[in-house]
This record gives sequence, C-alpha cells and structure tokens, in this order.
Amino acid sequence: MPPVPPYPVFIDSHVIGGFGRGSSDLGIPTANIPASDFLASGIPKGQTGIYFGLAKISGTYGTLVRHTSPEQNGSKPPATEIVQTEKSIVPEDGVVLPMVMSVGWNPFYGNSEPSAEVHIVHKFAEQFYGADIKLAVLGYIRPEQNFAGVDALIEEIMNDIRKAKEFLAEYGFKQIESNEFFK
Ligand code: ADP
Ligand code: RBF
Ligand code: MG
Repeated sequence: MPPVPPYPVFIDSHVIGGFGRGSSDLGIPTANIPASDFLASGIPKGQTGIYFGLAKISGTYGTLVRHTSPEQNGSKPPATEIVQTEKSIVPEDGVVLPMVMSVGWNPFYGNSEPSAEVHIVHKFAEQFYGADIKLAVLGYIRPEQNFAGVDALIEEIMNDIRKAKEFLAEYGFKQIESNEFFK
C-alpha cells in the first residue's frame, strides 16, 4: 500500500544538539532537528507521536559543544554550539536510509519543550551534528507513551523499528527514494 495522504511529507532540516541521552541512556542515538521544522511540515498541527520514513544526510558536519549551566534542570536541553571541523562529509552522504522519528515532550522524561528526533536505522561510524538532513515522513505509528522503566521504552522503540521496516518493505520505497526531493 502506498503512503496515505498527507504522507509523504518532506522535511528539509539540519541536525542540532539535544539532551545527549539518546545514545547514553537508551543506546539509540537520535539526530534532533528544530521542532519548528516539523511543525511547519504540513503534518496536522500538534500531532505528536512516533513516525517512520526515510532520511538522507548530506553536507558538512562538526563537533558538538554543550554549555551546561547550574540552573539547568534536566527538562530543558543544554545550550549547544556546533564547531565545524575541516573533515566534512559523512560516508553515508547522499544515501537514503530508513528512519523512525519521535515528536513531542517525551513523557518518560517530562521535557518542558517539544523535540523532534530521528533515529536512522543504520550504524554510523561517527556523529554528524550540523549536517543537512532530508526526511520523507511516510506514516504514523503511535502516540508517545510513558513507561515504568527505561527497558520498556527501549523495547517499544525496537518494536517501532520493526514496524518501520515492515511498512517500508511493503511500500517498496524505491519510488520515494527516487523523488526529486532527495536529489
Ligand atoms: P542528542 O541528544 O544531542 O541528539 P544523542 O545521544 O541522541 O544526542 O545522539 C545523537 C547524535 O548521534 C546525532 O546527532 C548524530 O550526530 C549521531 N548519530 C550516530 N548514529 C546515529 C543514528 N543511527 N541515527 C541518528 N543519529 C545518529
Ligand atoms: N519517549 C517517550 O517518553 N515516550 C515514547 O513513547 C517514546 N517513543 C520513542 C520512539 C522512537 C522511535 C524514538 C526514536 C524515541 C522515542 N522516545 C520516546 C524518545 C526518547 O525518550 C528520546 O529519544 C530520548 O530521550 C533521547 O532524546
Ligand atoms: Mg537525540
């Protein structure tokens, strides 16, 4: 079955710093994008939750520097800065890969502002803060939930990844991958 309107929704964004806990707490890194880019995308306003689709990284990237301050309380991400390095292109530059995406307030962590974050189903050798990221959102999986513990959250994310792979296998995403947007 092809994507059902309003999907595919295309988002042209860039990778910013988040809380830094995707990799450390969950072992599931998520490339964060400005939540405003998601809100401007044409997906019905306020529809937070878990999505799946395709992602493509390109362009230059750098090292993330976090500026933590004493008043920071864990519900707001620390201020960050991306310092560009000379080495600039990820090996995956231009490759379209499967992704799952989480948008909202992360009830398990109780964030005070919404985030939009993308886990690319691929093993990267390094980080790519500051890189350009193009997304084709192809469907909605479920609303955000709270969990009794971090293991239950991880298990649910693994389930989302499994569903995303199934949906993508069924769609046969070649048609979306070859869309002008990803050129
Ligand atoms: P942050 O809170 O700053 O987003 P994370 O722990 O979520 O930190 O790690 C995200 C970073 O890890 C991304 O910005 C990206 O540079 C890198 N990364 C490495 N592998 C992946 C992947 N498979 N999917 C998404 N991001 C990845
Ligand atoms: N956080 C939640 O609090 N509840 C969720 O249901 C939830 N689902 C997620 C599903 C996926 C596919 C991903 C990538 C993340 C999800 N998260 C969820 C966000 C998770 O808490 C966040 O990635 C980490 O806190 C790192 O920022
Ligand atoms: Mg993240």
